[in-house]
Amino acid sequence: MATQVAFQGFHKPCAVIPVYNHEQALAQVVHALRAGGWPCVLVDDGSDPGCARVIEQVVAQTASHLLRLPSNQGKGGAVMAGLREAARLGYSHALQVDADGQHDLDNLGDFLADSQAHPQALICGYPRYDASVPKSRLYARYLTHVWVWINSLSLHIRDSMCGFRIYPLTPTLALLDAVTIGKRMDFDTDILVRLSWRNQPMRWLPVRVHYPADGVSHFRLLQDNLLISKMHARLFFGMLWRAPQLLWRRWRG
Ligand SMILES: Nc1nc2c(ncn2[C@@H]2O[C@H](COP(=O)(O)OP(=O)(O)O)[C@@H](O)[C@H]2O)c(=O)[nH]1
Ligand SMILES: [Mg+2]
Repeated sequence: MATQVAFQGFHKPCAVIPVYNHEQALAQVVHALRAGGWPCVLVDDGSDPGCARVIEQVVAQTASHLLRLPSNQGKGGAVMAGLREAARLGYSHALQVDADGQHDLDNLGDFLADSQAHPQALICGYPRYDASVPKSRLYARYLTHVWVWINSLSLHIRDSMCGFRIYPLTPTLALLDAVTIGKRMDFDTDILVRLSWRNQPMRWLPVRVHYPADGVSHFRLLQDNLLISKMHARLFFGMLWRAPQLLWRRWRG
């Protein structure tokens, strides 16, 4: 992590970490972020008491901020609550990063530098997997890529499922205030397609992803893939009535 967080005028970033029963790698993730200068907002998404205790310890050790949700909301619900909390605390940008250590933080400095250079842009990670990725997740991803190309009427979204991004909070919260976004594993794709409909600038950087870093993924193969399919269907109809506007925008360049 070469580039250290520095509060530069308009650019004041923090990290938002949704946590649901992911205590094993949490300390390592938060310490690494703090070493890079990132203030951290941990969102406890209704974790069990054992994990809740670990979260409290990590928060105390790292002088982080804790947002505790009264009951489990789902990954998207937790991230959205964290983004709102980050804005309330006065941050302008928020890095979304998993608690389980899946995302390699080695080139986080590149993400930060890009966000500082392009503060209006959403800086999105696209995954570079190692051999540990389950094949079922990989195939489901290809299906999602195709749906996203159709629903955004473009090929510019390189990967919609990678939950490693730096959000500019003003346009992001404007979207969250205007529409309902999927609160579970449908969140990462849903928000990206809807931001693309709003012509949100996006930039893409690779991030190495390891599956699963602490042996725990709460992705529910059947229910979450069903939720994701329903989201694609909803987005499809949303795209249909926006199609003239989206195509007109493209045509004008
Ligand atoms: N699956 C899941 N993850 C949640 C939830 N709430 C917060 N999270 C966090 O969201 C991130 C991604 O979850 P994970 O189970 O690792 O999903 P995967 O990386 O797609 O396999 C982790 O930081 C979780 O701790 C929830 O209700 N379900
Ligand atoms: Mg994970």
